[in-house]
Amino acid sequence: DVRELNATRMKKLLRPFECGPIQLTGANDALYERHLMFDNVVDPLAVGPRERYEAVARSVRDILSQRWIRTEQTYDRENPKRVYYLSMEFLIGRSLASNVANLLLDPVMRQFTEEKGLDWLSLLEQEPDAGLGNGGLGRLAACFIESMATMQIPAMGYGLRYEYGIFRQAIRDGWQTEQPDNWLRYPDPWEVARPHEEVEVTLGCSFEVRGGALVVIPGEPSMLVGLPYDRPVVGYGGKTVNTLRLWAAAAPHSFDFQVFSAGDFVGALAERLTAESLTRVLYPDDSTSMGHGLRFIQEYFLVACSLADLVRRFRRNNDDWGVLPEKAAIQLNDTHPSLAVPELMRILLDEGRLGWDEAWDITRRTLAYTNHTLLPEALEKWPLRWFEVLLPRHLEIILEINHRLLGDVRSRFPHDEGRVGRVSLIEEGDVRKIRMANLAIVGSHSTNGVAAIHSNLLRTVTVKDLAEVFPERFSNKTNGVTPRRWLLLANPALAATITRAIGDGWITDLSQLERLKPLAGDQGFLSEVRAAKREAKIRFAEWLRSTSGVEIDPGTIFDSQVKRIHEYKRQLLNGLRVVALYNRLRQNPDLAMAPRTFFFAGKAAPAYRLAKIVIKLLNNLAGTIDGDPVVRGRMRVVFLPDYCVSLAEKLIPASDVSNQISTAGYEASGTSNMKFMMNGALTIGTRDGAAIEMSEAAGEENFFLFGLTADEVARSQSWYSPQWHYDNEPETRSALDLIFSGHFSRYEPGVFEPLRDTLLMHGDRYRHLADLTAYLDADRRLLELYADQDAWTRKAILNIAASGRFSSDRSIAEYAAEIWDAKPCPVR
Ligand code: T68
Repeated sequence: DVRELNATRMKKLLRPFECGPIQLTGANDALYERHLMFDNVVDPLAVGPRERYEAVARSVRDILSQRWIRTEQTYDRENPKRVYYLSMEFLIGRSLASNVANLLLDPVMRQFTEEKGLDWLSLLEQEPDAGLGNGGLGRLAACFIESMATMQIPAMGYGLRYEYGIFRQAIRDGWQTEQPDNWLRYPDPWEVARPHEEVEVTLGCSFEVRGGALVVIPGEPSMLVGLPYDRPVVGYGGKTVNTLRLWAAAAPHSFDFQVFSAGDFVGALAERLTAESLTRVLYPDDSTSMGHGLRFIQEYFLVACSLADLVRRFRRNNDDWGVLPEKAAIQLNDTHPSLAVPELMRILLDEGRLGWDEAWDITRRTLAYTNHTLLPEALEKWPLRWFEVLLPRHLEIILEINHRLLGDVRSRFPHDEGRVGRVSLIEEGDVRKIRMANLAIVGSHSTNGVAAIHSNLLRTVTVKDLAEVFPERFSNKTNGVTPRRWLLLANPALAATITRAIGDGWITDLSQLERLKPLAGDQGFLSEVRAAKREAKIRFAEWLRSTSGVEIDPGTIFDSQVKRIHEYKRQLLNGLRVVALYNRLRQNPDLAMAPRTFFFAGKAAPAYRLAKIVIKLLNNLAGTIDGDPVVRGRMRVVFLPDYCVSLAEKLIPASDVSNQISTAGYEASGTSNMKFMMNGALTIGTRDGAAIEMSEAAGEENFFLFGLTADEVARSQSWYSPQWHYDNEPETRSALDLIFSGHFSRYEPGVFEPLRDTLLMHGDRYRHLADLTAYLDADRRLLELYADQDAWTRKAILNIAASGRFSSDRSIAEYAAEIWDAKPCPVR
């Protein structure tokens, strides 16, 4: 029993160090004390909270190390098919609590912290979030690697070790400001540098980074080195510990100062710094492909390092290139790593010396691609010119792939030159570009979307022509989230309630939550679930008060919308709802309306002007409404700055209402929607993304759905008139009038004028006003239900019971069976 084994081992390891002689040889003595004193060479009595966190984390790492080594040994010995998840982002958040929980060390930790007089929760707060991602896509990658470890699948995540993750958001005078997130300022106890496994990457030219931009110096090919930093990915139960390998860029050792510097030692060193700056910072934009050369090289660097590494590992155990597809499945998280197509071809052709057909067959059978967006401005297209300069061999390969593709298409679809133009890997125009989605689809055996509606739109609209050429390649894999982090860890009260009711099998088999369904009629269970929600709300309120001084009332409805700020996600629509409700209370202060706290959180891309104005509006709503005595105690608006994984872990369990209100057809899946559902929030939302499947699973009567469908949105161009809504809907008009009267911007005349433009003047692509009255109507139904607490909790339970399908374990099981053909490889 791992649990017992670990418990005894841990007790031994953490045995307090009592001033006697220190045994440096016996590995089992006073781990924590030794880390405390020797890692930083300080007097254990004089250390601060950060050192204590580091020492605890390192002790935990010591405990998982053996398993980690044994996991790799097992894979090396058994040579199973491995899954490689390539992603520019892994939004993993904090690791201590999750590793302790997955190692089943909670009871031991409790005892240990008690003995040491340590406060567990404040210890956890010492760990910075690893914010190596923008939002959903990066967090999905993190949930997926955790699920794969839990399911004992031989998998590895490959990403970049950004020194600066997603920026820290602060709010000044209501505006978003960005501060760099130097998350690695202190040594990170989880990462292990592996300098002996470095790889070399060649580019067709040299480059410099000047003023944050890439300056290419054509001609001389240049070399970069990729240094791997490994992080443990602990599966639940602690049996499998997989690896997340993050690459840092460096200059090669062989860097020749004599030749390069001609006596200019300092100048030559500066060039080294240029190489290191490649992986310095994560691009903080999740919705536009901005065509930065530095980003292009980052993407190639990830691909080149990861493929070199996995091919090296493959060659250690196999000498026939032909079995690569039986030994490796490479999943591309969006097109960001889609240079893997020409890179793998290059390796097979130039290093493996295979012929084209064989190389192509191997490449396609090894690679698979996941699409996360249909927004045209987010689809990556890189100038062909950049390939010429940086990756000439890859361009040659891409052109040959395209030549063969177009030949095929012409013979299968004669007289259809329109189709040929649309499926081509090259977009013609003033600037010729490579269409990375087309490259990923053509160069792989599988393309999937992330929710049913999204996969359908991808196949029938966005890349229709290609899907008709390769229909068998397309499938759906609805997203999921890990129930370990998002329920067991984040919501101890609800997790315990569920375990008392149905046992703890749900932790690794979330479909067991279905067994809660009959308990929706059980008065005792209803009270327990309600008490758990109450506990989470109090916990959140207490945390908010102690960290920011903001006081909120846990007796109010907690109504949340937390996600990246984007026009299609329509935080602005939620803002209009808030203003409409505020108007009702102002007009009729005696109106019966359950008191509510509206939470908003999310970051805007630093260059996304309109999203930043939306943040400003939400903050001004908060300020004005807070200061208005008429609505005091009836409604509050709170904008929580710096939304991140660890904030989500606190707010989601505390929320009663989940807002998922994107314009239908635009949100590929959404994943916070699933986290809210698991935690017993009710969803008010549009028929978009995975929310459609969630409402089907729970029964539409347990959801508050409203608004245009994706079909209606797609056909609304001809009839949508924002002005009509303004003229004919009194609440719409008075909400807009109040905003543009300056009520929320008394000393900032005109700040919100750009919102008038988007909402009213240019036909508003996101159809805000078309859905506002339907939103308010759904909100009314929601409040009616809330008035009957038992009825509300019953629906919450039915939602929790139906959320099992949205575990990332289910998603991974589908990927493993239908795309990867990967099997568990248990570590004995
Ligand atoms: C999200 N995409 C989808 N992109 O918007 C969301 N993009 O519906 C879905 O649930 C989630 O992916 C997981 O499938 C993103 O998060 C990015 O973050 C991104 C980052 C860089 C460039 C483009």
